Amino acid sequence: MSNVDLSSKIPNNVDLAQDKRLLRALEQWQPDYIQWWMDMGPSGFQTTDIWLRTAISVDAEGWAHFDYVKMPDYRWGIFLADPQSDRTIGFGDNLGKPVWPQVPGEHRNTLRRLIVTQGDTEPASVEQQRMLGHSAPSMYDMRNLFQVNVEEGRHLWAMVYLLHSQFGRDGREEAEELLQRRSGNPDKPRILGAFNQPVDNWLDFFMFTMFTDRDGKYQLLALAESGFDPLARTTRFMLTEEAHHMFVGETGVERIVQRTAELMKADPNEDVMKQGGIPLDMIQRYLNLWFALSLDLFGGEISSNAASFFADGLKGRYKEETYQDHLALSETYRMTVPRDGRVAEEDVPLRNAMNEVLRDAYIEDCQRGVDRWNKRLAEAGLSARLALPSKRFYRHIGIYADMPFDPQGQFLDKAEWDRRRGEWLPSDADRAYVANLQKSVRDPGQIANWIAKPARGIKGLPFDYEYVRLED
Ligand code: BYC
Repeated sequence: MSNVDLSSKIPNNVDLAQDKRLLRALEQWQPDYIQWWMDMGPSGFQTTDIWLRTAISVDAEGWAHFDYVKMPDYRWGIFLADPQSDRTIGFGDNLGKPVWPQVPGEHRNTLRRLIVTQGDTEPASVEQQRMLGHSAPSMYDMRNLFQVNVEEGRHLWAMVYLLHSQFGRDGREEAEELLQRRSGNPDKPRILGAFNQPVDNWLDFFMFTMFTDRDGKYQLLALAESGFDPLARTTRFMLTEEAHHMFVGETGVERIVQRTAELMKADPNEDVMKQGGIPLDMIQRYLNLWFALSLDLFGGEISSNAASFFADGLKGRYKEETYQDHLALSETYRMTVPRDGRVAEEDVPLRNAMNEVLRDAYIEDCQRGVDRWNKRLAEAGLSARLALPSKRFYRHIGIYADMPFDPQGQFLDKAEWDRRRGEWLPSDADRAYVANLQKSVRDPGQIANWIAKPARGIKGLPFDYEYVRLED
């Protein structure tokens, strides 16, 4: 097992102390990171003690430590999953060859691009969520928000370690630029679409952590298959932390749905807004938005980039080991493609369809979450249900980009789509209504009216535990 050094300025299990140049480079980046955190990380609460989880090793048992920490003092560390001896490349044209412990020259640019794209999403999400601490529906939720934020910060460290250790001067420059782009800034935006969208309220936040963080899960799983071993090992460990982020989203929406169901039953006309809750049709519109934005993050349905990532052994499939054929040269993948204002089935060479293969696995996972929300509605004796929209709806990347498909996947004419947009996506009125509900609830054990309490607290503690020690 790798040695864990927790006493160093940068906690790590990669023997940083042995590589003075690398250590110096990362120690130079560290103050810039802290500056970015203070400027663009959570607004306020930087001197507040928060009960947080910190990664301290990669042991399945006891990998994390829980205690009160002020966020700027969080110990952002570099942890790679332990190497597997004699690991070989599991797919593509390099199948069976030993994995690369160092970045191979011929794949340097591609790997740098993949790592920068992954890395860019981490600070972007922190920027998107920076105002939410001021309107947390409970102390429990506030703590979960900050937990997600500090861990996204650690995931940035994970990618910056790869850039500094493997990509020389270019890598160091890229690491600086990761701190300079800004979510939603037209002059220096973040790289991927969804990471420039505003996350204005807690409904956005829960949908984001449900759907967008789940893209993170699938992308990390695909990168965890990489023949570039340091990338595989770092993403494998990131997945350990990612699970909690999706838990926050899935249970967050579930608690909203549960509260909405209670309020529907409490009123003869099922009028939820009259009682200060979020009606189901509004929840559905936010779901539609974040699902569609997150589908775009998988890239084009038919992608020569994806084919070369696979061919070269850089990015695999979700659970590559479950496939029989790791070459993917002879098979095809069936998908619907738009043709003359309708859709038609087409068989696409499998390597070119790798983004779609990953997206379909993701959709199945999202459906499981929606089924769970619907179970709450059924248990409340209600017949209304939430649903994932068609994967053609409101897309901006790939073969369906900017085409007027409705949530059922029907092709409409553009004028009709524009007219009906407010039925499917959050309107200004929805945003104003949800904004108005965003009031901070700061007493331990209390909860905002529009969301139910969680079934339990964190790590065996009760819901009314003082997860955040607010000064005032
Ligand atoms: N927005 O062949 P194409 C996470 C670009 S989330 C803007 O269709 P490809 C997290 C693409 O870059 C996971 N641009 O797609 C979650 C390419 O540009 P270039 C993040 C887009 O290359 C929550 C061009 O369009 N990790 O961790 O196969 C909180 C044509 O590309 C978009 C990764 O994404 C878009 N949505 O795949 C915190 C993994 N989609 O290169 C964290 C690394 C595509 O021609 N990234 N483009 O200039 C990748 O594997 C791939 O870059 C993508 C795109 C899957 C994103």
